[in-house]
Amino acid sequence: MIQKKERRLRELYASDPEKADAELWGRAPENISRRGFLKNSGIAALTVALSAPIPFFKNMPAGLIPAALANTSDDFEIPGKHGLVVLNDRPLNAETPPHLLDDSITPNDRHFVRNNGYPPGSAYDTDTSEWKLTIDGEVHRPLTLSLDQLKRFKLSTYALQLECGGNGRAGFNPPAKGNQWTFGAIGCARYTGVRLGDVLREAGLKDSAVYTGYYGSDLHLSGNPDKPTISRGTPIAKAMEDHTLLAWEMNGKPLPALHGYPLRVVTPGWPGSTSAKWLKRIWVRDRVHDGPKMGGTSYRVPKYNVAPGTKVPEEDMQIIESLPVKSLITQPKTRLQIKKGQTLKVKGHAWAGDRSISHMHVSYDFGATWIAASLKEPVNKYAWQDWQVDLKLPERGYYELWARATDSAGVMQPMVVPGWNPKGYLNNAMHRIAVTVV
Ligand SMILES: Nc1nc2c(c(=O)[nH]1)N[C@H]1C(S)=C(S)[C@@H](COP(=O)(O)O)O[C@H]1N2
Ligand SMILES: [Mo]
Repeated sequence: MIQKKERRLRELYASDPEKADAELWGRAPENISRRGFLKNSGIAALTVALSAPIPFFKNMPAGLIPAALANTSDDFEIPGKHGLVVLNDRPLNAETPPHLLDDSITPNDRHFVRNNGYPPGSAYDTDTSEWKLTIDGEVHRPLTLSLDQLKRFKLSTYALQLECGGNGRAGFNPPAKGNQWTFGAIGCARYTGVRLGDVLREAGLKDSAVYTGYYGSDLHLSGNPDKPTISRGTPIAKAMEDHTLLAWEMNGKPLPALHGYPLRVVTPGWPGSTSAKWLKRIWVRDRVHDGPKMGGTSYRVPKYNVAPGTKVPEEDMQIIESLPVKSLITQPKTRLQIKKGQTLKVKGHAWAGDRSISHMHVSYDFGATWIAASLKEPVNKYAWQDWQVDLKLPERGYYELWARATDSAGVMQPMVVPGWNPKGYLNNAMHRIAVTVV
């Protein structure tokens, strides 16, 4: 099916293979910089390109690429998923267009997928009688638990935000290697499981325990069964939080195969890579875990600001913990046209890693003025927060809606892409969409 989409796009853009690449892999066409700015964007040229006047042109940052001209991708099918955009099919990585993330609780078929290797597949698809979870390392009583034994711990169900640390990577310049996520490597599903902390307490943490190390049963791309695809973890304190779960249900259904069946960790608010799927072992470590993708530039950022493209020494990199404040406009879908005088209902979600959201604002005049949106409390800690606002756009023409969240510590989303880092993590620039009043 991925091939089918590629074939269709190659046909459609036969004379412009870069355009096809852009649609397929989310790469920006050459004439558009990745930061979303254009050279020589006078009002006349933009008005023609947008087929509409721009009432707030005087506020428009020079060179900003109108949101209406940014790439879009068609809805696309992978089994069990609806409308996700595939960034890579080996391993499978697919993100959800913002307008399909409108639900307060992300349905399973709309949750992004990020795989570093091949899911274990049929071995655990239906029969989990052989499946076991091992907890060993710096514990007094190493445990080997079946799913039934695990289910005897106290159950918890929480809506938890899960975001890939690389969400937004496509915005960095120079481009960072890796999946060119735009906005949709985020979801907030409801997970049922037990507290990882309860299981670790049962195993009895030694004083020497400082970090967790998770191992899943997915297969490394090399095909070598002894090589873990990724093995990350967190400081013990994060693992012991009430909302860090060992989960076997997602929205009331057994975890889908792509999301870690039969068991996964959910470490809400931290890079998705700390939420190991197809979990089979927790190695409690006496040092910061050093499994694959714990070191180098993986899920680590410079300790200080660096100029784009800088080669940063290993010892100056630090592990990403809580993710930054961020939000999405999930309604309307970008490029909406409305009639003059019509009320525009704008909706979305906001989240802030370990923090919560205190304010949500929207602008339709390129940031000159901001309107407070109504913001809901999270359904539980670590759930994203729904917001909405009704707008009346003053006259005919092209508008952009910009959404800006402020977290509980007063930190706001930046308008432009924040500090560059070698692997393109933590881009929490504001989301903006295009609306034309006709
Ligand atoms: N075993 C295993 N766990 C994994 C991964 C993986 O490749 N293998 N990918 C991680 C990354 S980088 C992310 S962002 C999340 C994505 O979870 P999802 O696919 O359920 O959205 O899973 C994490 N857990
Ligand atoms: Mo990720």
